[in-house]
Amino acid sequence: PVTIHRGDYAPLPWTVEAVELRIELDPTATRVSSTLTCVRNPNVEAGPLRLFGESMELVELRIDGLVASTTRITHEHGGLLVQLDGDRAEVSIVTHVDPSSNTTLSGLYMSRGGYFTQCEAEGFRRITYFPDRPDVMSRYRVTITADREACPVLLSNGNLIDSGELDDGRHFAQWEDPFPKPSYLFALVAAKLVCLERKLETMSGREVLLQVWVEEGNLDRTEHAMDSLIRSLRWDEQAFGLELDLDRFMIVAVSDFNMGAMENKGLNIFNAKFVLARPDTATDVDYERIESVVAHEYFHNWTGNRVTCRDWFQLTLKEGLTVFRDQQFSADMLAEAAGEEGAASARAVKRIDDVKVLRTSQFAEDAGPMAHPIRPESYQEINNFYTATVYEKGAEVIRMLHTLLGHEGFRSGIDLYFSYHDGQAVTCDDFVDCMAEATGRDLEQFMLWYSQAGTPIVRANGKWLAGDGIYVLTLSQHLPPTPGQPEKAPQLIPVAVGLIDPDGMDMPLRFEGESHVGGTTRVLELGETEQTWRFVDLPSAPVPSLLRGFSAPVRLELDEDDECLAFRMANDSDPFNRWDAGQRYAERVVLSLAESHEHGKLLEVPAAFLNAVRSTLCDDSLDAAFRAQACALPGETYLLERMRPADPTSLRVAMQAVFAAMGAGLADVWLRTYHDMEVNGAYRYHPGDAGRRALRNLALRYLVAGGVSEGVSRAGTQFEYASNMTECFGALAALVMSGTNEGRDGLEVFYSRYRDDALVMDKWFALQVMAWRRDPSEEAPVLDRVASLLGHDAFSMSNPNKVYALLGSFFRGNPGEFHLPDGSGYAFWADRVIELDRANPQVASRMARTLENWRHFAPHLQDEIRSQLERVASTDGLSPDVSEIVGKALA
Ligand code: B3K
Ligand code: ZN
Repeated sequence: PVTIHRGDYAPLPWTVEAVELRIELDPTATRVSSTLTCVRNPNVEAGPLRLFGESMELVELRIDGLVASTTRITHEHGGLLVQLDGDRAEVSIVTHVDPSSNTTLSGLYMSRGGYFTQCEAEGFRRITYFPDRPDVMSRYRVTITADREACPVLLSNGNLIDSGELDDGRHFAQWEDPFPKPSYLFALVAAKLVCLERKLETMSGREVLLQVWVEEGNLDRTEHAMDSLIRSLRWDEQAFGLELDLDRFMIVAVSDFNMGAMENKGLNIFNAKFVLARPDTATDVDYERIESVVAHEYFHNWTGNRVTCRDWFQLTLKEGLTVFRDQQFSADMLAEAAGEEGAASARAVKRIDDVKVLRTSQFAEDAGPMAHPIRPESYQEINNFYTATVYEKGAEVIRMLHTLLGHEGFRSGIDLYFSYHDGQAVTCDDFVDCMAEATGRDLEQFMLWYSQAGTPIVRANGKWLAGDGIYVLTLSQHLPPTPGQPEKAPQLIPVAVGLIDPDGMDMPLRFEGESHVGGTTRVLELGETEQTWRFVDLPSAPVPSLLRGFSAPVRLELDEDDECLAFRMANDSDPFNRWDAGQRYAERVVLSLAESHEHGKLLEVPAAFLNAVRSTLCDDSLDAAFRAQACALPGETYLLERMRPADPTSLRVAMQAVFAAMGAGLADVWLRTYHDMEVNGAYRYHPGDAGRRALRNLALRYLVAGGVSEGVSRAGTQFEYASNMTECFGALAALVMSGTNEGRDGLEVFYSRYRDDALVMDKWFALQVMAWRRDPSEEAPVLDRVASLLGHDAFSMSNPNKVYALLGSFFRGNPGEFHLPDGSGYAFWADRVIELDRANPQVASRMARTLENWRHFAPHLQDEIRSQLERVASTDGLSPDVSEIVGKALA
């Protein structure tokens, strides 16, 4: 495998000013004719035009109209070098591609009879030969021809400038994109689709046309995506002064798609699951995800498209920033819906959701063989680097800038960024330089967040000097070694701190030497290996509340006893930390039970813990969404990473015990909560209602786990009479997760109701493979069910959503069943990875990653996993995608 290094970047000697594309679509022999206006780059040493190309047939290449002599063309691995003379040249290329057999879903491919493209990161080179790099920005004019019957709708980026009939039942459309763009933002759609459309006036008074394109039967599921798009448009105008720059903006839903969605200029292509929603088919969580993905892709129009990345190492420049923007947007939407009083809590609920993702996926990534800085130093396959680190940690890095510079400072930095770099392909340094210049702040040390991998550990120690009324807080930081980075320098870590008095109230904070009190939450800037702060004038010993709002992506270590955690669970004024205190408490309880199990001891859930949960659950001053988060146990996948060595079987036993104790021990309050939180009236997607439904579904989950018969019957009734998917699926999940007979029957009913609905079938697959066995000695392992579902009519290995639902959910979401002591789960895993890799390396690679942290497991499991990793690694013809993952895992 070839490794590409960040330091090797060099601009190309030739770039492309304009592209004229003619694409004659045909299932097996699509003809692509492209004419490139090539321009010599005056600042670069002379050299040939570099054209990347893969998996297609080169039919013809002309230079300034004449067929190029073979002496001018050098074929090299992955493309061509073409000798050009002078400063400008017109290069025309004809290629043939076969979309019907393109199972990679990268480049031009077919889905349900239609044609779609996916070009990020390097898919354009599978359509035509091109200098397929993000630093080559060109103007595109595109003519598409296709069979009118099969593909009545022909779309590409920008504006429609011409269309009409052709012979033989074909027709054409011509599109022109007024903005220069890198090839990864090119898109084409040709299919049988219908659309929902709206006209809107932008902030400067321009009329724009918004469209959501879907297959005919799905028009009644497009409204939410459209509303989300309109809200995104308005938010970017208000929050950042950024306006839609095109006359037309389109979203297209496609059933076969490798990831979530793609921000192609003016023509966003979406995985159907992030577009389609109707109350009876989509849950509250689906509605929320759709809103944020629509927003994310829309926001890329400025952060990503108008200003793009110079090279793929800079990916976080657009992704971290755009995730930060979509997170802020969602928080604002939730706060708006909650009204003034509930706004802070609503924002915290969003923050908690985001941090859960970060701590589960990104912290795990940082602790394994794929650990990399948000700006990686090298890669073998760029598609492997669309990671939680680049996206989620990248967003945390932007959030820290926002915290350090303040809202105004941050905003002036962004304004400067657009004023300097609009229309350019730039680097992360360019971005941070703008932040520094706009605010006058030195951000040199901050740049370490871009170059050092790993999750910093911040250790806190407090000392109370009773006689002086002083609290001395010492913070130290340590960044563990990661592959290729044995030693690290201290980073700049903003730590938001509050001190709580014995009555649970925040104390006013003043540092020694300060003349005034500066509020009740202060941001400490930890930049050294160890630093100390002295808080003065305190009337009594405080309880520290550190890293409020999760002000930095670090692991915080602090010695707190159970009482202290329960106290903060009940009193911390920072809702994030209130939740976090409960999670720390729960983690302690579950992991100590797992240890008890390993030592053959009896499992007892401490009454004090149950009481703490009871108080939270009964606290009516807390809104429902927050209570649902605060009373939920940490995810099993997260806890497994916290357990060393990781033993999924004993963790599962402990989880079962805690679930059961929380259900049975708190049955009265769960039943009351279930009753009190009922939502009446027709379904609407509203965060307030969603919070109540979430809390009710959580109640069912615990009650069923606790074997509370009234809970089981409530769940049965809710499943039967639910008027929306959130309630229907929540009840079914409660029954299935605990391995009840009612759950098994429910799955049958659910199947017969929704068998024709692909997206709902994904839920059906995912749920049953995540189920826990009630009695493992009596029941067949879930693995048997996963294996047999591979042959189910509704399943398909070539549809990524199906693979993620069935295999992804099992490998990642059901560790207690996947990691069977006899290793049979791993052999199954290896077979699937090898099978998938032959058709779709990107999907295979994602599945391969589910075992990368194998060295954290107990030794007997490690041996089994290693032999399967080795089996995959030695497979002939392995893709660079999977080979990079297993190679690094075994290194
Ligand atoms: N930029 C795309 C991701 C492309 C992934 C390519 N393997 C979606 C997004 O982040 O918005
Ligand atoms: Zn993105």
